Amino acid sequence: MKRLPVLAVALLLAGACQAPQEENMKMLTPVSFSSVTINDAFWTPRLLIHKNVTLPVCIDQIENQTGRIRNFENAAKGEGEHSGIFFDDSDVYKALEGMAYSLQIEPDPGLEAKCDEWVAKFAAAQQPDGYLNTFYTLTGLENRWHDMDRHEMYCAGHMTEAAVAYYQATGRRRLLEVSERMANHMMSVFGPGKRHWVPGHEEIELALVKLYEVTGEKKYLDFAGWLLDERGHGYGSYGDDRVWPAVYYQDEVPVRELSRITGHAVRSMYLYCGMADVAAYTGDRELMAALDRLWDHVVNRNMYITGGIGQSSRNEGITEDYDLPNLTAYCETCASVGMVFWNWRMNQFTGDAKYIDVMERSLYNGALAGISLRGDRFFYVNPLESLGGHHRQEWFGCACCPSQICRFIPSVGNYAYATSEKALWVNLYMGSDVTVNLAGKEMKVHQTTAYPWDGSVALELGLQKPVKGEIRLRIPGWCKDYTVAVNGSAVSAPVEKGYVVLRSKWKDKDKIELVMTMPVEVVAADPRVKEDEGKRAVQRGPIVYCIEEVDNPEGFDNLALSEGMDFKLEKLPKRQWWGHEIMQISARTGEGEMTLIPYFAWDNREAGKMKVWIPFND
Ligand code: FUB
Ligand code: ZN
Repeated sequence: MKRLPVLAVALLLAGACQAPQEENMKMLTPVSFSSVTINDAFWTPRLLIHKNVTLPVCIDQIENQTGRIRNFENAAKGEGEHSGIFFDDSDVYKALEGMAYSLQIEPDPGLEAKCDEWVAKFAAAQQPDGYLNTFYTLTGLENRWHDMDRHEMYCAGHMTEAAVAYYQATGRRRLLEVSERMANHMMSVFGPGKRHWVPGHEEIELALVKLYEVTGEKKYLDFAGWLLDERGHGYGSYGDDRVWPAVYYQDEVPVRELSRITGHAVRSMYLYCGMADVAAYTGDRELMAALDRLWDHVVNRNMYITGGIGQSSRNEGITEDYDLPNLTAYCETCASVGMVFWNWRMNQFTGDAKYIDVMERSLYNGALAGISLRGDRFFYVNPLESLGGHHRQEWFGCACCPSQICRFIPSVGNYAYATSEKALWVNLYMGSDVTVNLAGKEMKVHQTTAYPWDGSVALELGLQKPVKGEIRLRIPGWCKDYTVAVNGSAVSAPVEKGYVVLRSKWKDKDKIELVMTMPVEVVAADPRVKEDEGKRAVQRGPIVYCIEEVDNPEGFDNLALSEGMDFKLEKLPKRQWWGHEIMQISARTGEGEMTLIPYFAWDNREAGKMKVWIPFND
């Protein structure tokens, strides 16, 4: 893929930005996807499909099939109806964020013009006092800031994230200025000595930290911290027809005291991201300790094997510990993407690979299942079993998941690399080129791999002058056996928090090879998960597999795994899978053979039943 004229954008940004005043205390700094050129058999087709199929689908839905963009036009005129749900503005902002990320990967004047057009519509819809929300503008501004579940700050947060992305892609500040005006409006109404407010759907907190990072205005960081501290004191008021208790909104205890995930899954994820982002600048240890406790509660008691969370459609969220039903699992696509966002942040604090293991699980399974291989259909709910009636759709009345995927896919390069003072951290394996700063020297890295289908990875370095430093390669939790070689010679290196640490004086053309054995694994669930008693799931590397009826038409309901099975791997022809490489597994059991495909690839062919957890005969 072509690159942006990065220097030009960098100069523009340098002229307009102030550095944040506070030091970011995270141990690792992620390398932005805009500096990572992906050239990879698994990810490149997805990026192309995103640009050529998913973005046009989202734009068409927003402009033509639904009233989302018209709401902004009407709000600008101050007349006409609001159509759709009260938080539909957020989908437009998330799609714009995806468009802006796409521009950072590859310039496209047509797409850029579309972004400018939308930004002009947002700006025109802003009220003189800075308020921007088409629902209240069109249904009665006198009702605004009344019901904390009405997502006004949620929409403002998504606008802010889009504004930062658009600014980074184009150097244009227009939407950033709109976002700042909205933020200033919110701070004129709420804050210390003013009104209390607990956003019913978190999102604004992490967005305010981004706004702080890009403008250098500490008041945004402070406001994010203040909003976090509003929770858990009984200030929340969620409408006259209030349905949910405070626990649904993560408003039952102060954030520093949290130790259990509760309520709505996506809201929880965005809250934890906001807590991590604020803690990164304030060094708040209590927030970090709470996040540690929450992580343990989420990952060890409430997470599916796919990295999805949220067991129930009732509250779009959490039920009881170890209650993990498969057929009725909610596992909203946004919640899996939220798991990626949050675990990425946790890794940056600690340099611990256990967070990337979870991030990778949610990424390759729960999140990727959210979009069809063709890029034009979406899952909102991602159950681990289907009786044949669950299918991706073109769009949804509540379209948070399509717009989430729209912004997530192009930024996937964010998750591959990070740096610290004297180390490069390789978190995800994907064919890519990146230039980083290692111990003060510019170092190019060229990564080649056929991951996630194969565990061999090669890194070749490009250096003007030798540099002393560390290269830390993540050894995924699933990997039991690996070898590392430098310039063809096997090395035995220490492993720290899940990373093999290679210390050397690196020079130009040095080559590092990591070979991870990637067997097919048959895994059992925690015995406390009653639903999975007597069942097993199949996993290979980071990929969770499932059986689909289309591959196993005979006796699907009676298929069972058993001890001592033989597994055969087969790469399927790309033309049958919309240009994607798919590794199929055939399992020969006592009774016959069954065919498994990656969970993310299910429901792309003939409709039918599906199962991740399969009965096991021992
Ligand atoms: O409420 C906004 C979004 O819509 C949530 O994150 C999703 O769960 C869906 O309810
Ligand atoms: Zn969603």
